[in-house]
Amino acid sequence: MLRIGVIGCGAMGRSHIDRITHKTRGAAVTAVSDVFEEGARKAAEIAGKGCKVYTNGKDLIADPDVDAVLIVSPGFAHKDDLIEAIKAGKRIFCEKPLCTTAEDCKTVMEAEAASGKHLIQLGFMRRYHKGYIQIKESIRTGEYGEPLIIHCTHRNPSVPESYITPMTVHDTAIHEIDLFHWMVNDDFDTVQVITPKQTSLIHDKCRDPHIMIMKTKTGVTVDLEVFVNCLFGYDINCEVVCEKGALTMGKPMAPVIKTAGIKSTPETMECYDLFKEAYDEEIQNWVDCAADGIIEGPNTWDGYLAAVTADALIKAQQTGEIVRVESVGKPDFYK
Ligand code: NAD
Ligand code: ISE
Repeated sequence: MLRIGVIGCGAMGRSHIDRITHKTRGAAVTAVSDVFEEGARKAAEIAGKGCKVYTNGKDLIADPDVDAVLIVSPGFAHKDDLIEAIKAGKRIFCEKPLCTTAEDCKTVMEAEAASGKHLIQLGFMRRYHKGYIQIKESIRTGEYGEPLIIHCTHRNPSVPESYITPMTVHDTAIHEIDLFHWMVNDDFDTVQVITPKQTSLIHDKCRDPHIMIMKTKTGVTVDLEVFVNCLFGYDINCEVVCEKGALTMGKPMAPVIKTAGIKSTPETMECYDLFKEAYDEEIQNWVDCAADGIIEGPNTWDGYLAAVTADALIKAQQTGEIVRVESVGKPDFYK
């Protein structure tokens, strides 16, 4: 039984605690922590009797009843707990982003490499989503020729006041940054951000929407609409245009409802619905690999690589320029 300590008991933290407690095989949540004590107490109730409550990550990481740590605090708070957990030699699952800057990701990557053990799996759960796996597999067969263009949208119904403009990149677009590099097996080379007419319906600390353009080293070009206050749904779409075919991600089946003269289909309203199975799969995979001490899912290098592209996109967002993505070479430890 893998005994897991969860740091960060907000919406995603509670979702993972519920998953591990009720679905994941071979694991249990033995401790939780949150800077907001009341939040931690409520989250501990999901895990059930005996779950310990802490108000800082350091104490939770040091607990001998914690074998592995799940970091689900906001991105800006990940680095210190990652370093602490690496020092303690504990297995880690870290929600995306690894850290909010490439420099911080590099510090974490160097600390992990120095420890000599692969400890971190990153929460890029879309790699576990059936729809994306099917497209990656279709590309791999070669039947449709080379991928050329990827059109995609990442729309959220709304975001809180704490969500500010750069988060459109390092909290939201970070999913597509990782996903498409993985899907076409190529690294990003240049990026650009176009700011269309802005919605008047969002708070003034976040500009919205954006069109983010990312070009890989072989020229595959991704155009991504990020619209985080679209109001109507959690609307994620993707079409990969290849030389001999266009591959569109399938959506889960939903009923068409006819009533009172209206025909309608319910729209997904949150990531917890659309990616439910993907979250289950990524956590199960992380737990299953614990006995062998390996990481099969996205790792620290993937987190760093996504962060260099995110840094470039934030610069492009601020300057309006086309920005080159600069990265260090892949360390031998991650080859
Ligand atoms: P949230 O704001 O709902 O919750 C964050 C929680 O962390 C709060 O309870 C806050 O009190 C606590 N916190 C803040 N600083 C802390 C610290 N230093 N130590 C411990 N707790 C701290 O945010 P959320 O939506 O739950 O997001 C948390 C993480 O999960 C982020 O990294 C986010 O990007 C990620 N996330 C991923 C997905 C996904 O689709 N993979 C979806 C949602 C969130
Ligand atoms: C959130 O943190 C997530 O990861 C969601 O999947 C994403 O859609 C949202 O924009 C992020 O804020």
